[in-house]
Amino acid sequence: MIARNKAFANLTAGYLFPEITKRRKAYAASHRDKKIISLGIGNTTEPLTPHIAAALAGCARDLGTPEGYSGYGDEQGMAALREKIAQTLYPGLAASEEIFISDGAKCDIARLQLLFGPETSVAVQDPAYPVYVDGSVIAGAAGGAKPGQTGYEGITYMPCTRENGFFPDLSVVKPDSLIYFCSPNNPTGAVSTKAELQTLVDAARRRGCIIVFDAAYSAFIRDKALPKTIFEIEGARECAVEVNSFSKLAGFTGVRLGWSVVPKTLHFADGEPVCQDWNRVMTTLFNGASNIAQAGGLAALDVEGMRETRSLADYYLKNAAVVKKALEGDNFKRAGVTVFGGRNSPYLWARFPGQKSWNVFDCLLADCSIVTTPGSGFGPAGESYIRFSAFGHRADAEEAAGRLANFAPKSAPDN
Ligand code: PGU
Repeated sequence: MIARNKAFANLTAGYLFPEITKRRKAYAASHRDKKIISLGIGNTTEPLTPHIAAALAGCARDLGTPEGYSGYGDEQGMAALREKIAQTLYPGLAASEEIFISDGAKCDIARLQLLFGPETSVAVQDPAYPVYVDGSVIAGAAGGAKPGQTGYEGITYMPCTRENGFFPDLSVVKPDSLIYFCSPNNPTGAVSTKAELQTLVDAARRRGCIIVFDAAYSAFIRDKALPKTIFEIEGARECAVEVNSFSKLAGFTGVRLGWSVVPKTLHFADGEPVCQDWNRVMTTLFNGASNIAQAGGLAALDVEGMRETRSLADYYLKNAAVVKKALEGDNFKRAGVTVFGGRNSPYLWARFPGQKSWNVFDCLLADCSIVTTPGSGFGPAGESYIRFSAFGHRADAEEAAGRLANFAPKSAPDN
């Protein structure tokens, strides 16, 4: 029989979100009378906005006519959409040929691993979106679990803690590494400043590293001083790739549309341009994003679309404020709970001192019928934290806030 890819045996647990769904289903089966509220997975819930929905429907209708039909398009994406993204989101920072349209940021993160191969060292923020680590393990760029410790062999974890303001000490990064970095951050909700990202870019350049910058939540940045793209930082075009998505920007989690920016000025050690190999990956292993989704993406970036998407992000930011207020209540204060994030970001990151994340997760489910995400699922430094997502309906965020006001978190000695 054909052998199993050894890399899969290195994965220590299933993917985080299906595990949460499993626990939610088990709870639902034995508590049929309870209404469960999800503050768990970052999945959008509000309907598509009218202008964008009309563009999607219009494209689908046109495809049903001889004049409007089109088959495979350019693997890199529609020229008009690449141009629109460059002009609207990267004015003076990236050219349209450097924008590659895809079916989402998660898929691009997986494909990007192909550029570097299994020999590459990987550095991640700890905690981090699990795809960076699990994807590296599957690609063979990381080994098995570290004996007696949490985390994987071959991955450099850069702890992001309340002590360092959730910005890591970069001195631990090995030379010639691939660095995954996410801002606004999932799960901590921290947004890096220009000065912090300058430190990141400078460190990457000094050490011959490439940054995969995940800007999937950039639409939530309201503070004008905070950078929305790594390419606002001097020197980033020489050391970074950016992945981004319409998922959170326009509610396209189900529609599926994203993009990557790969600057022509980014090179491998042998001088070959990264952009050329990325083009090869996309033309060989991807057949272009859905033409319907791309029509929606174009509409999302025109004046009316931008107005709609801004109010969509504002809606979720308001949910974050509602839940944050509840988590700052006296009942949480008494247990020493501290809350981070929720400003310029759709995630709240709450620390329950002395508690295990999965225990707090189970208590919140049992006592409040609220599903959250346990911080330890994002990496060793996420232990004792819980992530609360703001991607629900307002009425649910308010009801969850009411239930949280009556929750009695356990208090335990800090560690
Ligand atoms: N990048 C980050 C940092 C994310 O948090 C997510 C979604 C994505 C990329 C995915 O973007 P797409 O363009 O939709 O592919 N994170 C959610 C959903 C969980 C998941 O498995 O993607 C979350 O709850 O963390």
